[in-house]
Amino acid sequence: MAANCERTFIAIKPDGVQRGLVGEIIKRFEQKGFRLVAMKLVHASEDLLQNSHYIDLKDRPFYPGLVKYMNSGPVVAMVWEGLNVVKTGRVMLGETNPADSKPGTIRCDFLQFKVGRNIIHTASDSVESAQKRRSLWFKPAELVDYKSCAHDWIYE
Ligand code: IDP
Ligand code: MG
Repeated sequence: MAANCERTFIAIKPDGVQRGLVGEIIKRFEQKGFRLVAMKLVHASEDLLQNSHYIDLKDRPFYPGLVKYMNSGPVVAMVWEGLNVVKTGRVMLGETNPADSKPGTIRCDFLQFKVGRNIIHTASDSVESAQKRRSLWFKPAELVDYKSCAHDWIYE
């Protein structure tokens, strides 16, 4: 796959949706020049959250609270594409703990300090984990292929 076709999974968590930050967050990814490949508003099931999405965190003390938080309302699940989008998406989000996030990042600009309410998710450690996470939320047919008219202006 071409480097500028890298894809990542991003989700705006229930607090981000309830606080009306969906447009602001999408705007940042659009302005950066990433291409929106898929998006849906979904109330994630406990089964998806517990047994798939957050399975790696199941032994952590905050796991039950995390599942409850993510299941407390709708989330906006998205797939974004572009050069280094996995790593850059992580930088745009900021640190897990909003208090450690730098100005200009989503978790710094829209949050005070609570790690348990950090408005946005990314599967950020690798392209492979992003792909694995994406396939839990989207069927292949839901990923939309089109060429952005800005593509050649962004990538030369
Ligand atoms: P990340 O979302 O920045 O990748 P992870 O360590 O993968 O962070 O943790 C997943 C999610 O679990 C975090 O986004 C946050 O919602 C929650 N979480 C992580 N650490 C804590 C904690 O110490 N207390 C409460 N929730 C936490
Ligand atoms: Mg993580």
